[in-house]
Amino acid sequence: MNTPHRVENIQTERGSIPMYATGVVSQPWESYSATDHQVWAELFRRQQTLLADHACGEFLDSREALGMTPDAIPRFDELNQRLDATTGWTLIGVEGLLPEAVFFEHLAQRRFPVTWWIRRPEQIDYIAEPDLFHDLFGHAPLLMNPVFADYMQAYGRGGLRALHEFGEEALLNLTRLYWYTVEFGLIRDPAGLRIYGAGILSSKGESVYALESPAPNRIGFDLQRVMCTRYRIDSFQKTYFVVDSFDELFTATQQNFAKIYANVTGKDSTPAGAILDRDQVIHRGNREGWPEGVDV
Ligand code: HBI
Ligand code: FE
Repeated sequence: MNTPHRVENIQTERGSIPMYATGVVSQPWESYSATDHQVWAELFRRQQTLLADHACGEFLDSREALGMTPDAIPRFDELNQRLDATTGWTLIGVEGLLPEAVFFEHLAQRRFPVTWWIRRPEQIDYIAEPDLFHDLFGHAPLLMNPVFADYMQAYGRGGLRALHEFGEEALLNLTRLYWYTVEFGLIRDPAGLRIYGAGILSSKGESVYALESPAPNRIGFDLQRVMCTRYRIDSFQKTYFVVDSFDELFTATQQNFAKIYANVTGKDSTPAGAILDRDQVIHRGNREGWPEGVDV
């Protein structure tokens, strides 16, 4: 199978991030090997079992409606028929992580970039960057949920506005918002805390850790707090933020971000594992297993 076109690695406060060519590519479905389909099947079956009582109901219903199965890597154009008919979203193939500005532009147009290649068998338990399984299994289903679909587009539009009106620092604040909601968000469900973040949904280890480990903090979602909180891309989260509903997320994007940027720009950012006085603490983590003294 041809390999992705890695462009370069960018060193950031979050860790070393690979960046790829930004063009849209058609899904090379015929070139997937039997091993690729087996990796998809194993990851899908494992997460399907684990998430039955770990994922939020909206994700389970949406994944059902999207109609993906473990039998083979789904075809983007088949999923797009259902997605487009339901919320107007379209999956597009890309080489991998995109620069923020390119990513925001796609979201603002209801296009979700999906990495066309899937991880190798030896990476089945962990891969530091988004591959096809992360994007398709983790992100695509909730684009079938009308409120979440609106949130994702509002986020993309907000990102473009931030870029043009407020510059790089505002971008960092917005990237944290995406990280602590779309990637690693938890939601209150009548049965208890449940997962909606794609970074957790596509990870066996973090699906368990996020809900069951005593180590991390679990704190009520607060937009400004999240936009100021740092994170690393190469370890489980030290803090998870919990929303009551996707409406809460969408409403948060309808605020006047100019005021928020004015409040946060130039202020010290908050370490990933910190708890602040005004936090609505749901669980105070015991920091078990965290490297000593390192507070990102
Ligand atoms: N690129 N392909 C891809 N997928 C993502 O999820 C993604 C990205 N680039 C940037 C990014 N996410 C985050 O930094 C967002 O907060 C912008
Ligand atoms: Fe992602």
